[in-house]
Amino acid sequence: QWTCYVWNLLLTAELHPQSGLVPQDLYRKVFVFRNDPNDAHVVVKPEPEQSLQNFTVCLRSFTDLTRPYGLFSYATKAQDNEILLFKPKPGEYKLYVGGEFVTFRVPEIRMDWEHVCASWESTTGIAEFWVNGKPLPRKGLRKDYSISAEAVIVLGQDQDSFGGGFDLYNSFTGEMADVYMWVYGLSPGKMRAAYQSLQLPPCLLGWRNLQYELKGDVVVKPRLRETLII
Ligand SMILES: *[C@@H]1O[C@H](CO)[C@@H](O)[C@H](O)[C@H]1NC(C)=O
Ligand SMILES: [Ca+2]
Repeated sequence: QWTCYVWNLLLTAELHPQSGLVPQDLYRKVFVFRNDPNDAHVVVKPEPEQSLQNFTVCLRSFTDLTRPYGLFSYATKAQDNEILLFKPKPGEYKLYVGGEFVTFRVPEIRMDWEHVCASWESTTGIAEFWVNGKPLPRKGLRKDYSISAEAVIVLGQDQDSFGGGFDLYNSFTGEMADVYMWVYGLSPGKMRAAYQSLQLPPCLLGWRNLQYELKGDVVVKPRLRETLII
């Protein structure tokens, strides 16, 4: 069966045997960003790099921050906010595509792991935002835009230049897990599957086979709980 996990394994073995970063299976693990504020981040490598007309990004995070922070930052040389998942304050997310953004207001929940999936399609500009397996009202931006392939993807910071330009007071502190990216919009069923940590279709970035580099004060630790589903 073509799952995200198997797909990554095959790509890594067949297409990128010499790749510098060794893909890791982060099953039941998390990234812990320990300090506030900090310049810690994780650089992740997509397999393979390609320009995008559609995408879905999902991840889970756990924090007690109330100030703004960047979660997922995909920057190109021309546009630092090519794709950006940013939380300006509790109860709100901003999704940037090609330098523009839409705001999604999310229900205030008790402090716990929060799972989000953001998707966007160029043909309509429609952006979906799912929180803990449930969709918010859809919004739209950047119709007919195309996302460039040559990018640096950083977790835990907002890049303001290609691979850097971090505002330390927009850094993430806390725990992050289950980071995925697809080159298409996931179906509602797969959005829910991502929330539930079920089997997922072939992906560009996958938690079970992630090429990553830790930069600064961030560590990989086992999960404290079996399941991170609220
Ligand atoms: C992007 O998604 C749209 C709508 O689902 C689809 O028609 C189009 O073929 C997709 N483009 C690519 C390059 O996958
Ligand atoms: Ca930025």
